[in-house]
Amino acid sequence: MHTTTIRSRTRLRLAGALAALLVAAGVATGPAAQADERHGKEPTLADLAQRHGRYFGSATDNPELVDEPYKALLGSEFDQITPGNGMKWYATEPQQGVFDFSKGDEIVDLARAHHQKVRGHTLVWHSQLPGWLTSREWTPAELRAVLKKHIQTEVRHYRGKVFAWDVVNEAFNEDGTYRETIFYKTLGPGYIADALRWARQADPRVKLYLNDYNIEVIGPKSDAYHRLAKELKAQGVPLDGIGLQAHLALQYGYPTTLEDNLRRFSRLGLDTSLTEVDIRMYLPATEEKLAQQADWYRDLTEACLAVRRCVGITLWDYTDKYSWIPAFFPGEGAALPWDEELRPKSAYFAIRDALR
Ligand code: 9MR
Repeated sequence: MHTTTIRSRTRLRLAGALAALLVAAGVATGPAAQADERHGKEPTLADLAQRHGRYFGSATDNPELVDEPYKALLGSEFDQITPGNGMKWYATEPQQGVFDFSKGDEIVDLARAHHQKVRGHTLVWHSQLPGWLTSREWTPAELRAVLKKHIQTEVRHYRGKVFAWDVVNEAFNEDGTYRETIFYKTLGPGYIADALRWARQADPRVKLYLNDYNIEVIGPKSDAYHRLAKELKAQGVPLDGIGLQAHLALQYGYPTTLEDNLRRFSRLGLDTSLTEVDIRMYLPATEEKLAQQADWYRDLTEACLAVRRCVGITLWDYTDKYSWIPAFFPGEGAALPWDEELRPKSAYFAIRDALR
């Protein structure tokens, strides 16, 4: 009896050690992984992320949806989609009071067909605004009414179809002062709280986010969000999360304070997510740069997994074929985990490692 117990304990310990070895070797061991592997099918990034209670997503854009091989990977590898442009103001309210949700709807329908969730992007932003809005002066009362109507019409339209909204996008400058947008200049900083409240009225359940770039590190810009989020929470303004875009570039160094930064937002009772991830480099992409990029993708995935309220990661599209980088940063590119021929790069395998 006694020896049997010892033997079964030893056996358990051996089994545990074997499992640890398999995990260390990057071999998945959970029941879903075992079932997948029995059927000769590799788990997807989404499968792997789900085991941690996270999603793994990609942005996409309407013009790309004619590319069938692209669409196949988009539909199979990810469990979350963000429309890159289709839900922005210029697309959804091209004339004042005339709404057009066809582009966003196309992406929501595609996501639904693949059981993917959708992040709504974005309601209030200084960029990609329709001409009718930017080409004239507004009194505060007029602009408030325009903003409220835009937010509430769009949020109502996508109620139950998106799980989160980037309500206000890119509200701060690098030094942590408010960006002087049409909304700030006309309405003052209170436009952010108003936007959140109006969005909440239109959908009581959707997660409401503020979203920005260059807030991965602890510094003046992320401090501004931390301060604002704390104030909004104290005032009872509905805010659920902070989106860190994470448009990184090898030449600027890895944001080593990312994990601590995610954690300090968690401590305010907020979700966080990495919402627009890409890691660009100067071209040509060498083996060395691609290896460094892979390390960074691994590190940022691990940072999110290490912080309980970091709910998921979204690539700003998944392939270099449709990246925004070359058009905006001439001479730079190769920023995503799949190359222009839709072949997975080292970065893809590094993300898998991190998720295993
Ligand atoms: O990916 C978007 C690209 O197709 C647009 O041309 C560009 C216009 O500014 O916006 C891109 O997406 C941006 C996102 O909406 C907000 N954060 C920065 C992204 C890259 O510019």
